Amino acid sequence: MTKNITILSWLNEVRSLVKPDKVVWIDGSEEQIEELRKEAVATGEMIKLNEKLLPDCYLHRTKPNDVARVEDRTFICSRSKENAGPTNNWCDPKEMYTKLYDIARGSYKGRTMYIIPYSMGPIGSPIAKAGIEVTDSIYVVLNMCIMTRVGKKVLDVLGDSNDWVRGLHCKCDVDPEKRYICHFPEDNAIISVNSAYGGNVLLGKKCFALRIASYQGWKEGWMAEHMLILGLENPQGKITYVAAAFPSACGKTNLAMLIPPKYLKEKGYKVWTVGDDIAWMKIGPDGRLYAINPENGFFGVAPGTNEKSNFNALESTKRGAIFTNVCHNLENDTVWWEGLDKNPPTFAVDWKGYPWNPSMFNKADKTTYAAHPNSRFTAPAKNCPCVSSEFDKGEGVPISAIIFGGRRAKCAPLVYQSRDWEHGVFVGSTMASETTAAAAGAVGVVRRDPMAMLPFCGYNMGDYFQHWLDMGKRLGDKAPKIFNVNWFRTDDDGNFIWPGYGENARVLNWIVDRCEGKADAELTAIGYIPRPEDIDLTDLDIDLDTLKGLLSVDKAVWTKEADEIVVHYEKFGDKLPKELKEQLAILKKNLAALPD
Ligand code: OXD
Ligand code: MN
Repeated sequence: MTKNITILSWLNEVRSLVKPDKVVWIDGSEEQIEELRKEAVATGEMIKLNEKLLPDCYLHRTKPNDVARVEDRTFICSRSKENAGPTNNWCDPKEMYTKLYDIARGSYKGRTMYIIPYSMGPIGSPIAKAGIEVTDSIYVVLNMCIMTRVGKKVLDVLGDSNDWVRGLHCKCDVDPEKRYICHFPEDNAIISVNSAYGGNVLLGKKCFALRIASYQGWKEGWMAEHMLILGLENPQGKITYVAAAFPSACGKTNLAMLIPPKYLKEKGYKVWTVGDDIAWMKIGPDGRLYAINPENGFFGVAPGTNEKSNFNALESTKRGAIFTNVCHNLENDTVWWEGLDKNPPTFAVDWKGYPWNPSMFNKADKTTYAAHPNSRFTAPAKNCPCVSSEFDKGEGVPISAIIFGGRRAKCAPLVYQSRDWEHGVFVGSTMASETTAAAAGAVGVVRRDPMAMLPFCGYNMGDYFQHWLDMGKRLGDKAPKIFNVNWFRTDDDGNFIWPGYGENARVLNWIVDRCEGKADAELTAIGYIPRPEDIDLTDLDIDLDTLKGLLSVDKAVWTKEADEIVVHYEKFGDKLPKELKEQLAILKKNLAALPD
């Protein structure tokens, strides 16, 4: 498929290490994909679902010990420990290569070595990059064929260039004790062993498009971010693009595919989805920041996805999708998960492969759930009813606003705008979310997750903050405006005050209006906040006083927040840019000046 010496010599090395019985190049053709699906069904690796109700859809179950990303076994193996920084696990690359080669050696015996040439981003886009993943898993091949652009064309565009990411995945025995997800940023390389779960083994996604690409972006002057990208169309047909970063469990996929409430829909507002998880952003010829979604599909969390919470995501899963660790509804050979609807199947198999019926379900005990809480759908982006017409265009979309957010019960207001880019970087670098009852452990614990990149930044996070500041300097007055949102403020009884979901379009409208200089705001201690009358509440059961409460800044809560930021920042030592220290000092000064 290629004459590229750098690829062929790497593949030779890999082949003599893992010793496969057979080698297969993946060309991405429908015929080859269909062959592999048949093979996976024959071996029991996948189950074919009802062809009428879910055409070309399959179900897969991972081992119960292999259901999520493993942050404690994820390493950034840069040559110096300082380059991995205080937020990553680090190991000396020589030591790690030795350990991984020992695990990988001979591990493809009796198996096939699949070679997947793939592009992150539309093939040929000036923002896209290529990778080769070698894997011994058909499940990985079929997921990569949905999540990325695969095939010979990628190699043709790459030519004899050495700018491609080497990815080796070895399923081995899926032994959690020997599971490692390792990144070698200086070598453009990823090695993942003893897992078969998506986030650990679809190497184009978190491993390449965030960890390796963030490092590349730092070196090459662009940005790889954990952000959705959406276009908000107004009644005049003008589309404004925003990118938004949220930690997991904050509704990123829902916001990316939002359907505005009836009132705004009838006026002509509409959301177009460019991406739901990752944005690669480069400065374009006109000096603005342009973003592409490097992925070609959605790897979404299934539980909680339903017609109301995310109609567009659910539609996306109805053809050519792979479901992982959901419940198999044997009544009609389809799938089900908690939160899909109120009709759980009475004749079903749970995600572990055991018979299941609703009488076994106990809400307080997750082990009784039919679908794993982190069960997933892998769905082609082209299925999404609101996919942007820009999705496949390589130039990317110009970003007018960057939005940060998290889950905060009392702290951040519904929305605020940073004073400028530097202040916006401060807001992103101090981003946090509170743990919910949905995760194990204490509820309400604040976890700092700068720019939602804590598990994904492939280099020292202090340098990453500096890179953000440097990008702002290059962008100058063409820089996107930076905002923060919080859909999760609660009342004294712990109930959410803001209705969220489609109603978030009202907040997006204020953000877009601010970008165009069309909306008012009040400058407060933490940044610009809308006046309550600036957010359109038509047809919504919320009065101005409640909205005022949602937009309020509590001196005591924010003073505690500033103290916690001091502790958060200490981790970065000398690498913390002085601009961010100054921003913290400004916040403290502004808060001190507020009346008690
Ligand atoms: C994801 C995540 O799976 O951020 O997208 O965890
Ligand atoms: Mn994500």
